[in-house]
Amino acid sequence: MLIEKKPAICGICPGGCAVEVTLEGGRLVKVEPRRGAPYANLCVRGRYAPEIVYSPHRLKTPLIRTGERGEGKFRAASWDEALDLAVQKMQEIKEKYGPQAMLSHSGRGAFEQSMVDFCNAGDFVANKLLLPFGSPNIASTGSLCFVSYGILAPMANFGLPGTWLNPDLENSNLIIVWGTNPVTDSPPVFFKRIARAQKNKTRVIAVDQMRCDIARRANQWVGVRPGTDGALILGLINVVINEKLYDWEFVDNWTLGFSELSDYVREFTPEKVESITRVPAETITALAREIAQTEGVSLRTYTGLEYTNSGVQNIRALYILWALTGNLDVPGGLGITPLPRRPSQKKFEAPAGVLPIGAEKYPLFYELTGCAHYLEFPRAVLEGKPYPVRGLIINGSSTLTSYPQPKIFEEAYRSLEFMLVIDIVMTRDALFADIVLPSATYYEIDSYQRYPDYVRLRKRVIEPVGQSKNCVMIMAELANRLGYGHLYAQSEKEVIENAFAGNPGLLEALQNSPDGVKLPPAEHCYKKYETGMLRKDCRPGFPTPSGKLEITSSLMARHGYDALPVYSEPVEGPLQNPDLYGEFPLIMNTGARIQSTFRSQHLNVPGLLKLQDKPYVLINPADAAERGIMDGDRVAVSTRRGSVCFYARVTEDVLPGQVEVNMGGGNPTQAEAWRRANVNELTDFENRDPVSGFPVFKALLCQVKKAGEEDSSAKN
Ligand SMILES: Nc1nc2c(c(=O)[nH]1)N[C@H]1C(S)=C(S)[C@@H](COP(=O)(O)OP(=O)(O)OC[C@H]3O[C@@H](n4cnc5c(=O)[nH]c(N)nc54)[C@H](O)[C@@H]3O)O[C@H]1N2
Ligand SMILES: Nc1nc2c(c(=O)[nH]1)N[C@H]1C(S)=C(S)[C@@H](COP(=O)(O)OP(=O)(O)OC[C@H]3O[C@@H](n4cnc5c(=O)[nH]c(N)nc54)[C@H](O)[C@@H]3O)O[C@H]1N2
Ligand code: SF4
Ligand SMILES: [Mo]
Repeated sequence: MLIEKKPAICGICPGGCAVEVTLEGGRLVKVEPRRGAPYANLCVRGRYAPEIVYSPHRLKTPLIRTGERGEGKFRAASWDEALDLAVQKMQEIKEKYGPQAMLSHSGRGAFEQSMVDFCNAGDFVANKLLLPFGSPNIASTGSLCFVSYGILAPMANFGLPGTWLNPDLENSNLIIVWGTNPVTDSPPVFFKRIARAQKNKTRVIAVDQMRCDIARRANQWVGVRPGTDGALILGLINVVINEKLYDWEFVDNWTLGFSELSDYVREFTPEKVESITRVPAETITALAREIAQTEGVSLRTYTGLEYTNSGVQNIRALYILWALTGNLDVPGGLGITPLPRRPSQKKFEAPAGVLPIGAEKYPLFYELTGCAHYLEFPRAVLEGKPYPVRGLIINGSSTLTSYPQPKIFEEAYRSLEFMLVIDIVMTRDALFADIVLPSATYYEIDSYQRYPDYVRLRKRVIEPVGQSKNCVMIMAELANRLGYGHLYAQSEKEVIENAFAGNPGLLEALQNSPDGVKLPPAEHCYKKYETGMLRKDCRPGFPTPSGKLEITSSLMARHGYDALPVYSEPVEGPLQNPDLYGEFPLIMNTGARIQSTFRSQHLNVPGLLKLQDKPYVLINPADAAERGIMDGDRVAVSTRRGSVCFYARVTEDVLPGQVEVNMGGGNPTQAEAWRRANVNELTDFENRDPVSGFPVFKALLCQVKKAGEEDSSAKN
């Protein structure tokens, strides 16, 4: 049998690690890191790529539903039949209710780069297929991921997207990792850089609700009560202002609202903040001094702060702390790195005269993303508010495991007139669909991959499994049949040519360079706000209405939110809700990443299941002992919303009084224990951050008990 080894890009997630693949008779049998190549990483999921791409659960043909919604009865169909039916249904909905009655939702399976560039017009928030159809209702996992930290908070402060804020780790004297675990980044670039800095004796502090991988490796772990980072940050600002440790020159010249902030943080004394956050007052004072007095302190943060009632405001406060302490865009600090806009094939205009659902309830989210808010989807379907939505396309997302209280979404799915799911496996969402289309994985497509300083072509490694197709091409085909195929590239070759249309020489160079081409380094300089590099008009300052870093944000105020980065207590928490806390005395955090899974994915891959075969609830030994719970016991985790069985992992990695519950379970093809454990049956559909509309996934109340006989029928 022909054995072939060649360089490739890993095709399991959008991380795009450089790997070397071994093929036997055209079949992928092994994946290894491509030593020496840039971005040569291989996470444990990538290692099991052969099991993932040839999983018996892969969808092989288009399917058309024959049973009731949710029942899982389908028949195989041809691509033509399935696509014709899809387009016919979409047109029917358009005629009956208007084009806005169709909505699309894309997720973590659909963030491969050509998909992002060509269907999302270079903006990774949502797939824009429905805009030319006439519907503004394009939604994505941006309704519960990234937008809060990556768009709303930094735009309100600086007028800049979060992707421009990057830690200058190599020049730092202190690295703070706050609410993120870079070990799970894909690819784990920050992790490698932090580890290297640590080898060079840079101190690392992790602020995290649990002792996650990075906290374990850090020089100091600051354990915080979930959802209370806002108070902790305001406490640090209180110390910095009281002890006059801030950068007065920066404050004078470049900020708006400092005196209001000084007044506001007065109440956040270290002692008071200790009572809120469970972080000792002396730790707060010492941390504030260390951040303010160290030259060059960098910050890496991500999702840990997004899922509480004042998530956007807390992230704003964190960035403000960095600026006040003189750590913004200075050597070793939180750098501002302008990113070139990705070239896009087309600009898709939103239809005039109709706003997407959620635009009125979450106006800042709408203004900055232009997207529908998916948390408002059930209301639109079930109550016709603000207008009826009757049809849905889901691409690369498992919404019934990702969104809170899936039963509410299931009810909405049951009453739809049309639902299309595009995925690589049968998800729970797909059980409700009229049509299910099989997508190829990224191992099966031609595309390209951009990194901050590199670009590389992605060459198809294996033929598409079964009749599956690149989902970019599925979108293009749908557009074609809807009468606007000319707006989309109709082949992978065209997709790639369009991506490099502005630079054909680069494309030619890429064709001959399996390890990619290094991009010319961007001009490097600090304090760009002083030199006019951040504003379109080239004047000094930030691209905000005032030209300043807006501590009192005019953008927030314009939409009726507090202009200051105010803290609010978790609505379902021990201080706000003492009665409920009596009944549910543990603070529940959910969804910290596990290396062997990717949200709901890979929970049926034998090699990866060996690393963790069951969903855990991590519980402190003191809390476990009080409940007679031993490591490995089957336990029922309950909240006001329901009860779900998990397995106890008794560990000092979580603080007493808090638990961390694994996320991802609930899909029909997963291993039994995972399939039965959908953590989002415990989270709350209504409890959201009012600015982002993000669900409060990480600051809720629960009880944990040994599972009894009555729990054996735990929901699936
Ligand atoms: N309680 C709680 N809930 C959470 C979170 C939490 O921390 N706690 N985290 C939230 C976050 S951050 C996110 S992003 C969401 C997860 O958002 P989702 O988008 O639902 O993420 P996944 O579960 O990874 O689902 C991705 C789907 O894409 C499919 N897929 C993989 N590759 C391809 C492909 O090439 N094409 C297509 N079409 N499909 C593909 C996979 O099979 C899978 O079904 O969950 C959120 N939900
Ligand atoms: N292997 C793997 N990699 C993934 C994913 C996956 O599922 N698996 N998911 C991908 C997705 S969808 C995303 S969005 C990114 C997210 O990337 P990250 O944000 O790095 O996600 P996590 O690794 O969960 O790290 C979040 C950290 O925040 C902590 N945390 C939770 N609540 C709080 C809080 O209230 N305060 C503080 N200070 N900390 C808190 C958690 O304990 C956890 O250690 O990762 C991506 N990468
Ligand atoms: S991070 Fe993603 S792209 Fe990189 S090896 Fe892991 S699965 Fe593959
Ligand atoms: Mo995410």
